Amino acid sequence: MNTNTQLTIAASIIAAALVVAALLLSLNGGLPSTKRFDIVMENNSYNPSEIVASVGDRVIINFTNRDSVDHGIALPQFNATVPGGHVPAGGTARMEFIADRPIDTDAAVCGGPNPSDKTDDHGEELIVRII
Ligand SMILES: [Cu+2]
Repeated sequence: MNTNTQLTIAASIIAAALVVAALLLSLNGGLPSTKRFDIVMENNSYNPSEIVASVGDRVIINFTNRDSVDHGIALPQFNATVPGGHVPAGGTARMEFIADRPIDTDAAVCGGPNPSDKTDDHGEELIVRII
């Protein structure tokens, strides 16, 4: 077997592997993507106050807190929070997680995570839906 034959065989194996990988990805709904959100906290409400991503996505949320109080944020389902658990008054913070399962919850934890409670501490809500 000469070198050209070996290269051809190697190229064929790589091509076949790529086809299989593409098929598996298409069966799985495609490559997970990164979803980025910028959320402004002001007057004890969040804008946007609801975010939606897909299962498998990497989710990055950048918070800007324009209020004079800290705001707590956590998604214990994904072991995700911001440094210290709060976006500091007048400051910023970043949260990142892999959305590995569907969820519909409230990530605002000033008054404890409770998706049905629209009046927890400071009144703010951040609905996180992973579909
Ligand atoms: Cu708060």
